[in-house]
Amino acid sequence: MRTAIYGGSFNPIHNAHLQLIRNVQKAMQFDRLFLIPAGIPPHKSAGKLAGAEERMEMCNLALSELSLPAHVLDLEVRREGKSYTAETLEELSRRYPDDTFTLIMGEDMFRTLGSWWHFEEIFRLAQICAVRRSEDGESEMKRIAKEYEALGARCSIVRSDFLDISSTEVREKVRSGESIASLVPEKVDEFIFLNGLYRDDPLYEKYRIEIRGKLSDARYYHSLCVAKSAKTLAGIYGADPRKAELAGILHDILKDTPKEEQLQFAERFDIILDNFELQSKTLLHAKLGAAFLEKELGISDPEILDAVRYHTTGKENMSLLTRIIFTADFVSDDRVYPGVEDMRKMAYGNHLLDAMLEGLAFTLKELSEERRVIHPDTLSAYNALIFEKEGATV
Ligand code: DGI
Ligand code: FE
Ligand code: FE
Repeated sequence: MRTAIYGGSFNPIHNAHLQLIRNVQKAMQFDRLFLIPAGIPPHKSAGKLAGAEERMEMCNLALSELSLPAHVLDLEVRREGKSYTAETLEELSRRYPDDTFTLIMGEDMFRTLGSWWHFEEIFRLAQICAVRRSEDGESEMKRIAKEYEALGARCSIVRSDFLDISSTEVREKVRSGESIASLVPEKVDEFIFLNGLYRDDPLYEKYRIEIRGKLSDARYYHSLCVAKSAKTLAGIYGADPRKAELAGILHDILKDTPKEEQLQFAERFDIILDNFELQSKTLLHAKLGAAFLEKELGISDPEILDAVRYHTTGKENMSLLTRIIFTADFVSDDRVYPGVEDMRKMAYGNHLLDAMLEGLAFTLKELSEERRVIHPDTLSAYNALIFEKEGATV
């Protein structure tokens, strides 16, 4: 079996890695690929870098996009301390005695190969396939290959168009809230988002873990999407993006808590519920969610508490942040309902008032068609916005 070996930190794996694999495969037609994430010493992996399991998982997700049989091996992440390629190749040769191995790598790694630990051993155990990234690098790479070959190496050089992506760039984009959709496979993007990787934001991380323990998978994903949408809307309308994001991630914190438990919580903290809230399945979580944030999580910011408190019904005089959470709840990426695209166009297209009215009209129609009670705050919100719109257009 001819097996290609590709190692790296893969923190995270990205499209340039995959492109390198595809180009090599086109030229060399291997039978299979082993992808080997490197062990990262604990002091280096602290903080905002993903752990070994997460890196492995992302590699697996990315490999599902390739056509050649590929496996992610954990032999380097399991090893204590720094991993040496020579050791890895020795272990693989023992484990798979009938395989011939080819180490694949980019141009930069190829240049440094002559100084790797026990490089003669590497040359003995594997062929080398280097991917050339620049047109002018060719003669230089051939010269290096000759040098290595004099030391026992068997080298081949494959040409490739080069995607200029680094894992550092991906991490920095995530940290600053930019999209990485064009840099990593879709499933990897989703994994990073769902697991809050590379954000370097302790408060967001704390709340993310808090809601993950309290919500179903779908509701958890919804909350992350509302946080993201709220942050974007805050940027558009001049609210505090940070507060919007935190209020968004927390807004449904009690949505999946059983009604009985919610009522006990209200009793314990002397929270008065009106008849609408007591009668409805869906109204409790907003008022009690805000109370929970205050009493149990120690959040005292009145704007965040207000935004969560009124995210379901709205109310007469809504602050900008409360409007944003109310709207983000309708237009977040996870939402699918007829008309959602129109609402997104309004919300992200500088028509917040219209988006809110659209949402309220939708809710009022749905509730009245199902002969459910309508909370006075919902009606007040609707009327106030109609007046506001008319006033603005007179
Ligand atoms: O928690 P989410 O599902 O993300 O969204 P939400 O908090 O806006 O809740 C939506 C539900 O709340 C939906 O089933 C309609 C219901 N709702 C909204 N306004 C009212 C209401 N239910 C009653 N009874 N009265 C209202 O005024
Ligand atoms: Fe809600
Ligand atoms: Fe919600």
